[in-house]
Amino acid sequence: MDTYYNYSHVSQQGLPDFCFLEKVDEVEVLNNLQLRFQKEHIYTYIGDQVVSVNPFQKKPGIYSAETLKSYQNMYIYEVSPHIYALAQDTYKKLLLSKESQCVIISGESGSGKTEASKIFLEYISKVSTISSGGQTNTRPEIIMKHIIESNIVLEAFGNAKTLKNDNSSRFGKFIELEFDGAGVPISGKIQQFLLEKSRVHTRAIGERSFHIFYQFLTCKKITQKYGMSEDPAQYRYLKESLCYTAGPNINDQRDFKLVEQALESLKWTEENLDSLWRMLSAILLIGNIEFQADAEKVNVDAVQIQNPEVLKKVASLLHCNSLVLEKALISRSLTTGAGKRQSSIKVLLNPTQARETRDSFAKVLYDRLFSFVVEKINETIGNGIDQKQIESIIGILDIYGFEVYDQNNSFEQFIINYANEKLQQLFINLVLRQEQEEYIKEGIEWKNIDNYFDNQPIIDLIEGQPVGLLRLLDEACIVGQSGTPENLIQKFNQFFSKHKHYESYESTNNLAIDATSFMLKHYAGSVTYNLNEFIHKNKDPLYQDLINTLESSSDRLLLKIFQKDFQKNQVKKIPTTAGFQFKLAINALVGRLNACQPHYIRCIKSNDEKKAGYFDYERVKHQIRYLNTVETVRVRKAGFANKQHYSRFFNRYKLLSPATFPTWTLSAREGVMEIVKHCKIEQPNQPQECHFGKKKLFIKSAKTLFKFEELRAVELPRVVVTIQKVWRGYA
Ligand code: AD9
Ligand code: MG
Repeated sequence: MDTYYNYSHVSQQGLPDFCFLEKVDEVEVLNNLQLRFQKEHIYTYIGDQVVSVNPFQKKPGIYSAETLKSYQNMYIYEVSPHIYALAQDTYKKLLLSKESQCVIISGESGSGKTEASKIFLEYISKVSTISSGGQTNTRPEIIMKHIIESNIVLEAFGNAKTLKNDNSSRFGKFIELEFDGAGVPISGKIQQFLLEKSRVHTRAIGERSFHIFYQFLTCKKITQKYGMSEDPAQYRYLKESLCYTAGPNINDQRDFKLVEQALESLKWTEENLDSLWRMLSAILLIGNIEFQADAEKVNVDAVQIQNPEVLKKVASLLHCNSLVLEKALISRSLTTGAGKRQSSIKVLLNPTQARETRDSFAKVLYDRLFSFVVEKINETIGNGIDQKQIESIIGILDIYGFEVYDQNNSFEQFIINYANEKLQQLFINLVLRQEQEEYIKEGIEWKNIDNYFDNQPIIDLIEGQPVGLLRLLDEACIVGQSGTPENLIQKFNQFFSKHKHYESYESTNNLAIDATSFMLKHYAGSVTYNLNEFIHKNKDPLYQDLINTLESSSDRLLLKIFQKDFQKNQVKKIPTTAGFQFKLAINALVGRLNACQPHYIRCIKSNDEKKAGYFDYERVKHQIRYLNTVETVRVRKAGFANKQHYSRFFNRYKLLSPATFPTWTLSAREGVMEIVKHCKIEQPNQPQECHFGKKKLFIKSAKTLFKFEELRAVELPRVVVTIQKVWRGYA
């Protein structure tokens, strides 16, 4: 077994902790990662962080019940690197400190974040319910089961096949597991961040819409009930991207059964389920509504609906009036004047506007439906618990990973990459701050390290006040008609042409950057964004005529999810652009994470082809660079390879000195000092190997830790024989 302490074994299998490297540079880090990957070890530590390399294949046994069990009650340094070890460490810290914990999982799209989050959740679920009694169907067990089932539902509605990942998360997710004072899970909460809703109507060729659309079409019972064709090719919204299957590991029919079971277990009512499938059917059919020029209106560019039977079907599925719906799709009410002079006129839409209105309608329906699904889940897993009972939480953050496409990176990629910048910033701040603060707190002599790569400038560029890209984008949305992509680029250039992370057509020879695009140099690479859709997507309009149509519906779910929009004349206190809301949400999340003790899983994609067991050296090198892996190892190593509470160290190694074993009456700290002295650890050429903090022993290099282990391995059999003799003597 790839044990942490077995140093000779380790050299053939790769080092289980990068901090054990004698020389820390990119080549050494990469070689170690590659060697471990080849030897089937996908996890490696950097101290107490886990680096995970996606193998794109199921590794036998690594998530078995026996493996999981072998991590229980173990310390992270006693067991081979695994997400289970990190989860165990997290749970143990929650029990000991009663402080909230979180695990921050980062890495680019397809690197394995969502899988890692599930493995982590599975472990916490098992150990936290065992310690609460171990019986089945206890309340903690049910809560954890519901949270795992919620994940199945959320993946169906919020994940999709992209060019990068067959099961790509198209929303950000923060799962909070809520514990009482005894570390028993009593409830949970899921927060979602900005679903990529435009996927409902548009996506790149070779990508799919959200899994649920393909899944529910495999269910005859449902398609027959709502008169839907089972063939995805019959729906424009599924057809246009020319992709109907999500790859070898995704089976829509099987997955739909799991979704149905999960919804049943989560106690969805028949009425809600009926509304859910009806609405999904309606969304697909909305996409099939066609427009044609209205021949009767010769002087205007007006349209009429080409296939009224589809429109009627949509109206019937949404339980609303088809004439009202038709009007809302081909015309728009505009308010003119003010006060008593205010009046409303109807403007006929041209074909482009009509299509845009249709697509907006479909995507807003889906977006609200998704929010409703999350809300329902929260009702179930929140379970009306009294907030006062919640002592601490374990938060699991799994967001969409950094994403760059060869063509057409739009508003969605901008938001996704902004979120990843925020997480990277959090990582830099916390890892360095936490490390360095601990040394100072423990009274260890420490010289601050501050020459790491900092992504603060790019964050300021995006969200800065009074001027940042998001702010300028919001302004372009307020000015309405005059906010064009060309004007917006001018504004960007005016403020940021000299910014080292920004480039536009004015400042570069790069032909890919034209008059409506700009490039940002993100921490993970450069991305050229096409601004054409930014203003529209940021405004995210929901037209009043469509709201009126929905208000006429008799469907209770529909009325509920648009309830707020029906409240007319509401005064909007804050701008409600998509970008602004996202900024608020992500900053609130960062605040929340800052209040927890963080744990990290850094995910790496082994190759772009999703090929099993293939380690693409150059691709991994790129990720190692932007993840600051080498710097992280350096900081951890410039610190200490290992730190342990005195009592723990003392108990493991007390047998190394006759003074401390079998009896010792002084403090654990003094005992540890005695052991270190007796073992002659401090060599003349290696002074300062062991540093004595207030509560912990800090060990400089891993070799020293191994040395203690080797001595213990020699001593242990002798001690056992002695103890046996003593016992025999008694007998
Ligand atoms: V995205 O940012 O949501 O697009 P993720 O979440 O980082 O992305 P995901 O966890 O979905 O990636 O992993 C992508 C695929 O890699 C999975 O669907 C699996 O097929 C594969 N994978 C990931 N982790 C593992 C693993 N530990 N073992 C085996 C894995 N396969
Ligand atoms: Mg994911």
